[in-house]
Amino acid sequence: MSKIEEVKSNVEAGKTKLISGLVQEALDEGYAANDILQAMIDGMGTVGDKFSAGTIFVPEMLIAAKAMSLGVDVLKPHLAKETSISLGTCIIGTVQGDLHDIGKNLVTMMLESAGFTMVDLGVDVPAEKFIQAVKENENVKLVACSGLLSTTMPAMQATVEALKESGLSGFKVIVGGAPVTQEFADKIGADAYAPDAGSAAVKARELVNSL
Ligand code: B1M
Repeated sequence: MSKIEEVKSNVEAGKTKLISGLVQEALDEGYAANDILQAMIDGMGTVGDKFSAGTIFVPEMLIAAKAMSLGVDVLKPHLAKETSISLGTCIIGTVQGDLHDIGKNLVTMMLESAGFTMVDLGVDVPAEKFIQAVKENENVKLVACSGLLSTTMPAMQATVEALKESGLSGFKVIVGGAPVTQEFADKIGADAYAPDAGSAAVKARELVNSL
């Protein structure tokens, strides 16, 4: 088994004590950070499939998520390229009712390296908290909403609508997460949709430059 396959299977198995060392070994063997990240994302995909099939349960998903986060910590300096460009402040959070944060954390990392000052509100964030953060922080140019559950898509819609109806201006709204599509983003009035963290950074830069 190659080192990168080992990383994937150890994320799937939630081997929290081994994962940091394995990711470092994969880097040392010359694997690209993006490929190692993709292997871990694929591992989480398998975890989701097993959960859907009823062969694993929430505790196993949780421990796999912990392993992935530890792996991402090792990758972080290799993924995030520092930039001196300042694009303003971005408020980010996972919408109300939703506790998934790995994708949101990856988006945070990519936006930070693209030049945004990030204010991370965490998970299960109600619309009012997004609005409050726009009011309380300086130079807010972007609000980014993540959601992983189809059951929390209405909360994403409520958040975007509340932001648009708040009377606040000078910022754009980007949405994303596994069940979110361009069609849904258009329907709820978001300014942009991105399918992954890398394209979120590209879209975010375009959005802010168009302000
Ligand atoms: Co949950 N869960 N989970 N879970 N979980 C999913 C999402 C699910 C697809 C699993 C399945 O059934 N196959 C399913 C949702 C089904 C649906 O709604 N369609 C599900 C379910 C049902 C649940 C619970 C309801 C289970 C239960 O309790 N019965 C429960 C809900 C809790 C809640 O939120 N209220 C639950 C709980 C959990 C854990 C807490 C155990 C854990 C999360 C831990 C954590 O995040 N700290 C967990 C996990 C780990 C998963 C899976 C296995 C992995 C998610 C993940 O981290 N993927 C997931 C299955 C899957 O995704 N295949 C699943 C890796 C991550 C990098 O990808 O987050 O998609 P992702 O992010 C991507 C893109 O989506 C995008 O960029 C990232 C890649 O670059 N992206 C954005 C994300 N946000 C973005 C924002 C943007 C742009 C792009 O702009 C702002």
